[in-house]
Amino acid sequence: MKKIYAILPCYNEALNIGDLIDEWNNQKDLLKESGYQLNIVAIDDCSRDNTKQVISQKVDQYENVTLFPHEVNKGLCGGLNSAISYFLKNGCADDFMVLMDGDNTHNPVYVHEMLSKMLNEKKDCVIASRYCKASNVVGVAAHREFMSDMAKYYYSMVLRVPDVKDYTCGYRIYTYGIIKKLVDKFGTEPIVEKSFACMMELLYRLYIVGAKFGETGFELRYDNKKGESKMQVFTTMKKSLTTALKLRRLRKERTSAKC
Ligand SMILES: Nc1nc2c(ncn2[C@@H]2O[C@H](COP(=O)(O)OP(=O)(O)O)[C@@H](O)[C@H]2O)c(=O)[nH]1
Ligand SMILES: [Mg+2]
Repeated sequence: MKKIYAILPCYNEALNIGDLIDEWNNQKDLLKESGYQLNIVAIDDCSRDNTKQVISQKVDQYENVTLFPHEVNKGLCGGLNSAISYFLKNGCADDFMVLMDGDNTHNPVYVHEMLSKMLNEKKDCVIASRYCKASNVVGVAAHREFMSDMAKYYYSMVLRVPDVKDYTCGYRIYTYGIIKKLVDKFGTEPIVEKSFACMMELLYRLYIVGAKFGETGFELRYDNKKGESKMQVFTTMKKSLTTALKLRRLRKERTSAKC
């Protein structure tokens, strides 16, 4: 049976990750009806709270949950690189990887629509976007929403990836094939940006290796999040500006790859 790997990067998510794993398993039967076996992998990035223990309880409770522990804190980019290598090692050509925040603000219920779009429109990556007609955002502070909107305009101007409006949302589904192309071109640790701009870096590197993107609307439930955001707002803003300009230089490689 084909598989879906839901891979969840976590740092200090003890209050959120248990509920999120339960939500994923609520989708298990429906995914099975569509021909997919669900595997859940929670990456604990050496959290200082008891995230690791909460995940371990879920490993005991469900047979489809795996704990991927980091011995040292590697940041979100380290979490993404671990997700990529886990998926390539354990998955096969027809499998999919879903990445999302571990803070229980992204509901797995949207995976079915994302998967349909992926298959029907032959996309390599579908983004759960805050900028579709059907999208809604609940519980995000005004300054954070303003920052996301600015990022959207800036990236759209500088990076111009077709069919992408939401460059920063972590909730996305990827094909095995496109992740393999990413690693073939950029190596086994393709993501280098340490700030949260690494989500945009992943997207743009996929574009360079030829990815076709799509977006579906979803409701971001920031009000479900227990505990603080780990985003360092000013560092992320600064790094977003400079990282996008650096990455844009890769565009030539996409063009020359086509020739
Ligand atoms: N692996 C890893 N993940 C992190 C780290 N810091 C945050 N994250 C994860 O990155 C995601 C985004 O962080 P979050 O606090 O949700 O940011 P926000 O949604 O923008 O407020 C969540 O899944 C976090 O658990 C880190 O140091 N390492
Ligand atoms: Mg989040």
